[in-house]
Amino acid sequence: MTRVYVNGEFVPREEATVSVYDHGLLYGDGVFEGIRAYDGRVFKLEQHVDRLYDSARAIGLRIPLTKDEMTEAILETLRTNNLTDAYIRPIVTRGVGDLGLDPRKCTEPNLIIITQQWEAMYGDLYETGLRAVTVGVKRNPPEALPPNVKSLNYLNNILAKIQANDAGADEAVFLDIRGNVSEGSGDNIFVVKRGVVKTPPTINNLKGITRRTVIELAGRRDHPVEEVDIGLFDIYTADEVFVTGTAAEVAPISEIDSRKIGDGEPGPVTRELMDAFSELTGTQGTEIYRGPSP
Ligand code: PXG
Repeated sequence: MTRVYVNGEFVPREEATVSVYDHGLLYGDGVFEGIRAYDGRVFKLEQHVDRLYDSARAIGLRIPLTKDEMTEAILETLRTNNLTDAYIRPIVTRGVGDLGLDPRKCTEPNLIIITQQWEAMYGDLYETGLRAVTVGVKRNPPEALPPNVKSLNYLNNILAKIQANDAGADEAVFLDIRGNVSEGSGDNIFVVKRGVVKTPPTINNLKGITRRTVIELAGRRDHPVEEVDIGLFDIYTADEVFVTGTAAEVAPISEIDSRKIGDGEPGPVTRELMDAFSELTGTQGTEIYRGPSP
């Protein structure tokens, strides 16, 4: 039976609930993470826990556990569910309050950790590449809500996804309010042009942990990497485009706004990085089980 961690207890999934007065529900007031475990190891766990605490700090939310306690709670949830390969979703809400958005009414944050199996998000599309469209809705500007905060308010991203769905595309590409390329609805974006791997600086997108990993992998393989502003022209004329994320892993984009990217097939640098990423996730990470895995 699947169990969900709710404030220190492991509750059967059907009984894992929060109050309708939780400000996470009422206002999207809270933060979360998306983490993966591969073959008994949690990939980049420390970075994800750090980012969860950074997101919380940015919105003035105090998490009632130390980072070590959070790490242990995540591992224990995986052990309770006998998982070796999993998607892990820690969620911290502002907690139960009253109607009215004043967070001072919420005295106890709620911590939930969901773990379950979830294959890489784009199914068969890793072979063919994704069709993407740029969307009319802009990435929320850092002056309003920094895209670096992985908050429970994902409406900006959901609106982008709806536009992509309506256009029959697999993913949305956000521009920021200046017209620069920002990221996908749930992944960071990269272009490859004449052998140079480029991705926008993280002022207008999430500081993706897969993004950082792929930058390191590209560097180690002697591909020059640049964190620079990218425009529409750069994505339309790129040799290769791909997106990165914990849910998406490394996924090729074969078409944007009806323009074929390169020759319309996943390119060589993208393939190399997909393989390198998969090798890394299979060999690196925090061990869930001290003894043999279940
Ligand atoms: N940008 C956004 C907006 C994201 O939400 C990423 C980039 C990639 O970051 P990481 O650190 O994962 O490389 C994300 C990732 C989910 C879910 O349901 C979470 C994300 C994306 C899609 C689904 O948990 N976050």
